Amino acid sequence: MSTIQVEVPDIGDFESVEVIELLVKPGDEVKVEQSLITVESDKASMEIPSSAAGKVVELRVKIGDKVSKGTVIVTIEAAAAGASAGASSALAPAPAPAQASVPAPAPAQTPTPAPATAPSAVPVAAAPIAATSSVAPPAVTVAAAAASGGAASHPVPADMHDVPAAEVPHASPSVRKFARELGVDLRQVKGTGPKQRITQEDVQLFVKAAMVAAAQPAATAPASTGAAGASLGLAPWPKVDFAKFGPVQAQPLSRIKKISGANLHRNWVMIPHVTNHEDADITELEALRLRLNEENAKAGIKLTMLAFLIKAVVAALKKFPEFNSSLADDNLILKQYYHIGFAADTPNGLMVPVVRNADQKGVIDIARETSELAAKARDGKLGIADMQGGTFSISSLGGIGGTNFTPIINAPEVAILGVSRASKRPVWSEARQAFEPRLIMPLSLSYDHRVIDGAAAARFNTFLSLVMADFRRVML
Ligand code: CAO
Repeated sequence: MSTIQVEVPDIGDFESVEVIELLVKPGDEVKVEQSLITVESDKASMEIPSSAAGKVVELRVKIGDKVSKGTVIVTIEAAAAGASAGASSALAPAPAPAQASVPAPAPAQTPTPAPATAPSAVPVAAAPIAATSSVAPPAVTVAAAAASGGAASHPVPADMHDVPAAEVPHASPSVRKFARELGVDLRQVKGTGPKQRITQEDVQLFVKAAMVAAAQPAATAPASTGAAGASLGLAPWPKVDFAKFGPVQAQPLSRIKKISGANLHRNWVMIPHVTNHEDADITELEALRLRLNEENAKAGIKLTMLAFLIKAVVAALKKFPEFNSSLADDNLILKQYYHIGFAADTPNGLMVPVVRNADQKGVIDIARETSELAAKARDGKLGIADMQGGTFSISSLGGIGGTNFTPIINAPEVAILGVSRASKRPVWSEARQAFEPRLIMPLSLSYDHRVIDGAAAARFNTFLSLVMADFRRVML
């Protein structure tokens, strides 16, 4: 059995950083890449992971100690041969900056497997850590170092100079990752650790309090978030005796309103929404629709703009697959089926029936299906299966009015298209050097900015508007 001294790897210019957390104790079995300690400079914190697997024999540092490259942090009794990763890895220690306003997912990085077993009592630099911050670290390239004590080319650290120091909540990268997965804004959490550091338990308690508050019956915690708001550190919801100012009538929310309200609220709060607006010239498409409706009048078929939109959206989803996806943990699940939901306004509230496999259906079939589903929705006859499995939603207010709006994404989908009323507008024609009356339909695409970049959204919406302007493109 050999022992290994795990050292602090190259952490760049950061000499003498303070140990603020011990993540293992003597007797613990540790795996390669498991975090051993957290260190903190005045700008960032990072976890130092183990380069070897085995049992912790001795912790060589304590909280408050200052460590630099080469400081031995733990002695490990090595597990079976091949367990040590040595200093070999493609990753670097990652800083834990404040929550970015536009979080970018950390790039997927895979540690290089261990080349050899570390020999007895040979100092080995700790394996660098995978990025866990809300801001992707700069890419780093490292040469693998053999764990046999040979000259090691240590990892180049991520640049911590760029990390904003102001108002950075103190929390280790793993706590930040944990909070990010739960959608918790760490600035709202009170830290109970040393120097007000936020621990995993603080995050758990915060979520628990929010859940309890959100689960209060409507009478004590109105849907308007009285108690939940308080647990998020917001000002309490105003309590007003409206009857003091004039006659009122209390009308209980319908069951559908309560359910859809809770879902809309969650989606609005947890998804970073951005909406891209675009105009589609549907002059020719509307003429075609009216012509087809005349031709099919006897058969009782009515083609709606919604049916054309569903078909056009499928073409756009095929071209831009990330819009047909869902976030699951750190993965993007790209769906290879096209189930399109559409918002239906019913006397009891909003419902979203789903047209399944819209890619395999023609516009006439889609029109028939949407009209049947909308009728079922209005009659309160939609089954659960009619509303499940959607991959993208459309909310069309075109039959009602409005010029633009910002629809709320229907989680776990990552985008939704809002359609407003088409109107005749003067559009400049370069060919004719004159203004022409054209029928213009506004398209408002809300997207989850964790998954979709603004440029991709603009491309999607532009493509969609081109398809609506010339529907032949749907075949391409
Ligand atoms: N611009 C101009 N006119 C439009 C239009 C548009 N974008 N979309 C539809 N219209 C017209 C239709 O042509 C139709 O006119 P005709 O009867 O003369 O042909 C009329 O508006 C009514 O259309 P419709 O609403 O019956 O049909 P649809 O397929 O467009 O919509 C449905 C069906 C279920 C989407 C709709 O009934 C509905 O419920 N819309 C509300 C959705 C909603 O509430 N969204 C908000 C969700 S977020 O709170």
